[in-house]
Amino acid sequence: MRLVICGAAVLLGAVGPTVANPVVEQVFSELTFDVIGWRLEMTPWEELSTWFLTTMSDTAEFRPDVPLEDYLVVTQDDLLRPLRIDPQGDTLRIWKPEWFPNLPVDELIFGTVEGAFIASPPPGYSISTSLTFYYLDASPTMGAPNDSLNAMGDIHGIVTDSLGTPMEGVRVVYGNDIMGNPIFAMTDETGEFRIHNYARLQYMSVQAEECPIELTSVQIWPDTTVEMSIALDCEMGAEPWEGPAYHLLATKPNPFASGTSFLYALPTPADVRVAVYDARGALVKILFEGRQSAGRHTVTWDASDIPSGTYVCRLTTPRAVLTTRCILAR
Ligand SMILES: [Ca+2]
Repeated sequence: MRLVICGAAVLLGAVGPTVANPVVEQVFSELTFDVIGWRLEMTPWEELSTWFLTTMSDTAEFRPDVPLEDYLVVTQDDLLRPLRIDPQGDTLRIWKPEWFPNLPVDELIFGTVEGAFIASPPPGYSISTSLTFYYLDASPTMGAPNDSLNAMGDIHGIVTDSLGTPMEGVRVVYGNDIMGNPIFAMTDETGEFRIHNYARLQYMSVQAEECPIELTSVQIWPDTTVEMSIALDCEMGAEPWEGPAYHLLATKPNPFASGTSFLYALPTPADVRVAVYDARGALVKILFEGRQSAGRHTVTWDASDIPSGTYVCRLTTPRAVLTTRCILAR
């Protein structure tokens, strides 16, 4: 499975705000959904009779007879009242009121909710917890310790300057080791980099000499390569194009409010078509159709009369079809 996304910048203060919420202890261990409902693995250190769970819609106390186990799997049957957890996204909290009345013991924000730590898990997947971050696991371990099996994925990215020229030697910092030293990937001579990591919400700090640092993030998916492009807000210089023999396509800005530009490069002169489609695949507009020279090109899209949503730009040449997704939000 391959996903193609665009490199939308998410401005955050650090490379890895993972479990940045002010929780007291880590109790949630794993969350999954199936046709029956939700199942929540927890690691409580005492019996739960005085504790309760909240979501964005419900509050429910535990039954007094829930056993105390190391990897306790809680379901609706263990609660005194219905607790809906929205599989698309929710804020799940657990409270021990006699301990900290105004502070949850643990918190998990996922899916479509603003500030989510992780994407919502598709059917058959779980959200799993490590000591310091959440990740998606395609082979859940409900009732047993979490593992990394089917929980790792890849990012294949390309870093360009604002004109779409690939940049070599760019540091893509995606974490820190236990000594605090940055862990990073470097772009090669084609501007490309690869990261293999847990299927987490991956924050990256993209650092090139004489360019502003770009902070961005992307959700990694298990056993999947996510493709992304990152355009830095600087120009490498106006040397004539001697580019590599491949195409690329980037969107800037993205997301955008009224109009955006698609940047691409052609290795050879070619008959080119650049068109925008909506999320269902219907043609919205042909932006360019005709012969173009080798090198960098830009087409702009005036979307001021188009409704908000996700759109796909497709670049078609005799040798390649490239797509990039972009978000119109106003
Ligand atoms: Ca588990």
